[in-house]
This record gives sequence, C-alpha cells and structure tokens, in this order.
Amino acid sequence: MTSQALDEIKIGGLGSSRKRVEDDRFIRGRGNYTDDITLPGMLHMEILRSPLPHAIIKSIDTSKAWEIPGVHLVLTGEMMATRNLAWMPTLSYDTQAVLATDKVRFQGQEVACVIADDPYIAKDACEAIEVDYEPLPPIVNPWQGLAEGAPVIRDDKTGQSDNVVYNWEVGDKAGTDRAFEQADAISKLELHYPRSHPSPIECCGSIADFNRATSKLTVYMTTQAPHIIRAAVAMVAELPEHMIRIISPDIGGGFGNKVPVYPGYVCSILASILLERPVKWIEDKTGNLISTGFARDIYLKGEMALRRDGKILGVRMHTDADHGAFFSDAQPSKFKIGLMHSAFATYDIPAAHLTARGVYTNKAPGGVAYRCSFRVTEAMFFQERMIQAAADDLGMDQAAFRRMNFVRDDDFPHRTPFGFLTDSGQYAKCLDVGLAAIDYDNFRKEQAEARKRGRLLGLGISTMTEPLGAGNSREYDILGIKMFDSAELKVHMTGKALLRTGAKTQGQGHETTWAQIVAHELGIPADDVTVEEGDTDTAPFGMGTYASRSTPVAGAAVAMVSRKIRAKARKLAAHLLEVSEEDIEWELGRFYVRSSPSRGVTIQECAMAAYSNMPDGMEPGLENTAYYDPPNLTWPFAVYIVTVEVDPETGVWDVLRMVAVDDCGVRINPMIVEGQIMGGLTEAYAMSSMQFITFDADGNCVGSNYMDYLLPTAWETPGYELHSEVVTPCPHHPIGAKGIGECAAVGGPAAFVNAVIDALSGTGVRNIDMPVLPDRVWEALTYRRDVSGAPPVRQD
Ligand code: MCN
Ligand code: CUM
Repeated sequence: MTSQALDEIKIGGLGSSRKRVEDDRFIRGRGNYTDDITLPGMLHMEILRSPLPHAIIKSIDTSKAWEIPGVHLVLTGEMMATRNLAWMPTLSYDTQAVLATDKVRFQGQEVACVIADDPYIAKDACEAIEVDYEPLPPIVNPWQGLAEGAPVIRDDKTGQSDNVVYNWEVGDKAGTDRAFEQADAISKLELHYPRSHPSPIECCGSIADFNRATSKLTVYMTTQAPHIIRAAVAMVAELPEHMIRIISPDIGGGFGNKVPVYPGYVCSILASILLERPVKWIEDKTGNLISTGFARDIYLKGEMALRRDGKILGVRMHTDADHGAFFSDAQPSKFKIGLMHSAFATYDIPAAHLTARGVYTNKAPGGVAYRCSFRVTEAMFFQERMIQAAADDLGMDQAAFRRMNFVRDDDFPHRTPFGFLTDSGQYAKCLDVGLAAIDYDNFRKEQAEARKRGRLLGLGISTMTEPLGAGNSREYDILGIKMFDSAELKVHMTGKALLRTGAKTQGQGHETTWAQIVAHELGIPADDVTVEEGDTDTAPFGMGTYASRSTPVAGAAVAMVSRKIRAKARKLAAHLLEVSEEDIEWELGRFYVRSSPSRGVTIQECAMAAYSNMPDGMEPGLENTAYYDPPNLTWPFAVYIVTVEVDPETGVWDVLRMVAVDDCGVRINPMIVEGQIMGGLTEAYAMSSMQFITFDADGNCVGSNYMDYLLPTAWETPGYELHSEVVTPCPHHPIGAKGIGECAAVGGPAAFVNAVIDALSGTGVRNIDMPVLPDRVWEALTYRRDVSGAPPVRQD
C-alpha cells in the first residue's frame, strides 16, 4: 500500500461502527411503513375471524353487512371458491384455506372479509355477518391429534385419514444403536419448547392496487421476501408475473413473522381486482398473535450414549411438532423439520439418529418463524439442555464436559453427526473467553458457599454452532426456487452509487452495512452509496431476508458485484494512465502505476471516464449485477453464560450477569452486530422467563394480547457483557463474514434455563419447561419434580 490509500474506517468501510443511516428517518417519525401509505380512492378491508377452534360452517349470512352504508364488498370462502381462490398452496407443499368454506380449523381463522370506505365501517360490517357453526372437538396438542378416534382435522385432503403431517428421519440408525450398546452410561431428557411468537411492533398488512388502465397489480406489503410473494401471487391468482409489482416499504420488524403468505394479502388483492380500487388491510395485534406464523410448539426427547470419561458416543432424538391446521412452514423443501438436524453440530459425535413427526392441530399454522433459521432454535436449545443433563449425570463439570467434546479447531471442515459440513471455528477459545469473563471458578466457589446459607445461585452455559445463510442451491430451495441471492450496483459518473439487492431489511440495517461492503471493495465512501431493497420492479431477483441469509448470500453478492465494477474500472484506469492493465495496482479507492506509485487515478475518476472517456470498443457505463450461490452455509459460534439467583420462597429468579462471546467471522459493522446480539438475547430472555401463549382445553388461545404475552422493556432486561475478540473468518465468504442475526435468540434460551436448573441442583429437578415462570420454579422446588409446560387436554 502507498501512503495515499484511504483510511477504511473513515470512509465507513469494513469494521466501521457507522451510525445506521435508516435511523435518521425512523427516529424522526419519518419512516414509510405500509400503513403510512395512502392511495387515491383507497378502500379498507377487515377480516372476520372464527371464534371457535374447530367447527363445521353450516351457513354464512352476509346480507346485513351488505346493507351497511359505505360497504363495497363482502368476501366469503364460497365467493373465493368460484375463482378457485378459497384455498392456496403453502410454502411446504400443503394447502391452506384463504377464507374458510367447509370448516374452521383454528380460533382466529379467516372466515370473511369486508371492504368499506374506512376500517371502522368494515369492522362493524364484519360483526353484522352471521355464521352458523356446529362445534367439533378441538385438538390442542399432538397427543390428542394422534389418539385413536381423534377427529380428522384435514378432512378436506383426499387420502388424509389421520392428523399426521409427516414422518421423517435422518442420521445413522445402525451406527447409533451400536453406540448405545457400547455406552457406559445413558442420559435422557424430555422437554417442550413452547409456542412463541415473533410479535414485531408493526403487524402484517398490504395495500393492493390493481390498475384498470394497465392491468398491472401493485402490492405494498409487509413481506420479508418480495420476490417469493410475487411468484406465489402469480401462481395463486394466475396473473402474469411481469404484471405484478411487490413493494416492501419500511418494515417495523419481521423476525420471521413476515415470511409466510397470509390470507389477508390474498383477499386484499382479489378485492382490488374486483373493485378496481386500492384496498388496504392492516392487521391488529390480536389478529397477528392468533393467526400469523408462530414458532416452536414442539416436543423433544432424546438420549445420549456416554463413555465413563465423558466422551459422547451417540445421540438419539425424537421430535413431535405441532403444526397447527395447515403445514405452511417457509423452509427448504428437502427438510420436513427444518434444520433440526443441525443439533449437536458443536460436538464431535460419531453417530446420531433423529426421527420427526408433524401433527395437525386446531391452531394457527406455523412452526418455523422467529429468529430460527428453520428450527435451529429448537435444535440448539435441545442440544444445550441435553449436554447439561449429561454432564450432571456423569458428575462432570459443565465447562470441562463441553470442552472435551467440542469439535477441535484443526478438525474443520467437520462432518456433523447428521451430515452437515461445518467449516471453521475456535470453540474452546470462545469458551475460555466466556469463562474468564464470568470468573467461572470463583463463581462456583461462591455458589457452594451461598448454598450453605440457603441461597440458590446458578450458572448456565450454552455453546452453540448455528447454520446461517441458506442456500447453496444444490440443497436449498423453496417450492423449487433455488436459494441464491443477488446485488446490482450502478456507479454514477460522479462516483456516487446506487446498490440494490434481493434481500429485504426489516430493521437489521442493510442500508448501512451494504454500503460498507461497497466502500471496502471500491473505496467509495459509504455515505456516497444509496441502498435500496424490496421493490420487485427494480431490485434484482432474490429470496429475501430470513435465516440470517442476507450477509452470507446477498452480502456476498454485494462484494462480488463491487469486484466486477473494480475489474472494469481497472481497464478505465489503464486507459487514463496510458499503461497496460498489467502495470496497474489497486489500493483502497485508487489505481496506480506499479513502477510509479504517485501516478494514479481514483475510483471516482474512473467512474467519470466510464461515461466520458472510455477506450475504443468499451461499453460505456459502470453498472453490473451479481448472482451469488454460496458454496455452503456459514457457521457462526457463540458462548452464552448466565448467572442467576433463585428465591426459594417464591420461585422468582433474577439474572445476575450475562456474558456473550460471539464469533460471526469478520464484522462489517461492529455496532450493528452488537445490536443484533442484544436484541436476540432480550428475545431469548423473554422466551425463557415470561412469554406465554398457549391454548386451553377448549382450544381458546390464551395470551393473544400484550397484557398476557409480555415483551420485556428496558426495565426487565438484564445487562449484557459482549465479547468480540474471537474472529474466525468464514473461509468461503468473499469478505469472511458469517451471519449473526439469529445467534443470540437461538443460543440464549438454553443459557437462562440451564442457569435456573443449575441453581436447583441436588433437588432432582431435571427440567422446567419455558417460560420458566416463578410458579413453575416454586412447584419444582416444593415438590422436587420436573414441570411440564404442555397445554392441558380436555378429559371428557
Ligand atoms: N452483520 C455484520 N457483520 C456480520 C454479520 C452481520 O455487520 N458478520 C450485519 C449485517 O450486515 C446486517 C445485520 O448485521 O445489517 C444482520 O445480518 P445477518 O446476520 O446477515 O441477518 P439478516 O440481515 O439476514 O437478518 C435476518 C435475521 C433474522 S432471520 C431475523 S428473524 C431477525 C434478525 O435478523 N429479524 C430482525 N434480526 C432482526 N433485527 C431487527 N431489528 N428486526 C428484525 O425483524
Ligand atoms: Cu425463522 S425467523 Mo428469520 O429466519 O426471518
């Protein structure tokens, strides 16, 4: 490098904690969310939802609703059926009712829609619709669904004679059986990962605008994956794809909630086509909590074959997933239970076998949504709870047991027990950093001392590897569409630039971080790069943002397109400097002549030349597009350690400290990465301590509002101590970055629960299901038994 190279941090390049450019409009209340958009002549849609979880629809009488002044349209399933739109395909090759025709299958299911001059008239008209239901027995958990004689929820499907969605398995059964035969000890654990809900502050919504002059359909909507939605709308509504434009404006949090296709979107589209006017639908909070993509609600059990010295020989795992009434998970087609089989990727385990069963129940469809990378959250939770139980059973130290079984640094690339290939990491080093930070040995002493005086202290560790960034296209597709991503870069003649990607930020800060990658690759200051996402008419095709795939896939495409631009700029530089291309060197922001480093041209001068002084035969302009198909997922690693104190009288537990060591490879923007980690840890704390959304025996959703389903505020949230000193660059990512968006929400819950269970050690309590509410802890302590969180089942 010559002295003229730019200071990368000053231009907002890689490693710069640049302030988020999008926040300027957000904190001034100038964001542009779906509900901020008003179109001329716009009408409003409201949805009538089923009060019952399971019932035959005998009749629907909409006549009173039609009579209300200001009502333009009342849609029912029967009307949708005449256009073949009563049912739609889901992203997991099932079907889902758009508006119910035959039966309602969960409380909150969409039964009818009213489109009116304003939302209040529409709401009133919904209440004027008379539906005659004949109730059927509800099914609120998999066991009920699987029981002999259980009513078949999906009697609409030919050939479906029970409530089983799928049976699936992966791993080496014979090898695992052998491992168990050779074991000195076998450890077992059973638990329920409760239903949890992403609950973004902004609910779902759409504005469909069918233009009768051009026949073009524009939909503004809250989607994390606009191009997938465009494909889905083209298929469902049988409209030509080039006549559909999906625009995701600002999104007030997605967290996975805004990946699926919802009936509200479809109904607003049909209504706009029928009325030839824009139709807006904005969901309310309870609508969001009872009807949109939930997460987890899965029963996990497993056993671990152990050698006396602590070596893990094999693992068996079984899952029963509650999918609600329709199997609508947005996940790679190949894997029925998402990436559940990423479990135990952290440890060097010779053999493992997983069986998975999905069951229909009378609940909203879902399972995969909420900072999860397709069930990785459940996988890592089970892994880390099982590891703690196994170490306890062997009487081994929690940290030592983990370290002994970790995949070693020189073992990479490493084939996980279920067949993934992890590529890099420094697991033991991360653990050491975490243990030193929490002052592990001293805490153990303090814990023993406190115990003598009746105080219950606990320490929980969670060490986890997360597969982030679907695809590669060989293995990952949704509905056959391969999971790659894209970036398009246009450098204007003054050297300012416009970057677009196929991802869609919902709060993660892409407008800030993508510009930093361009700055790193081209030396164009990040402030000179505008980032746009979310408009299918302008953005290059991409699969959207979820599974923390943006940095691993779209972010890689940003680096690759920048390099294409640099390659052309190099030719322009050679032309301007009147030397051959081979004599040109690059340093940040500038090309120079190797033999005479003071002779150089800036990237901005090259940009100007691309429009004003290009060599003979060169195509003008400085623009390009890159599609990036990653060779593998990225594999970040994290260590989360929590200490707690449990009050033995009340079961209340307080977090004393929380240490987080995240290795997500090269950090583009350290401040944004820390924000992602703090947000994820807060969600982990919420899930493990307070968030409760369940169903009573009659199938009523309990916790469908913010009075019951708690979001922690700054007051409840513990302080976090974050560590960033371990950096293992991703070997195949162009800038060495791994994903981070979900790590803390994935790995965090086990640390909190492990800490509480650790505080109860000696009582024989092995498990308390989340949320670990004080009354559950009290029950466990008082009766010295495990506490299950499974919903109650009707006994009559
Ligand atoms: N980043 C970085 N360096 C890295 C990795 C990431 O600077 N080595 C930056 C990225 O450039 C990006 C952010 O961190 O600005 C998150 O990046 P990434 O891990 O690629 O995740 P995605 O952008 O794909 O975001 C998806 C992820 C998911 S799946 C959920 S769910 C979730 C999450 O992000 N939803 C969120 N975090 C969220 N944060 C907010 N504010 N809102 C949501 O809805
Ligand atoms: Cu599964 S929640 Mo995120 O992957 O959008």
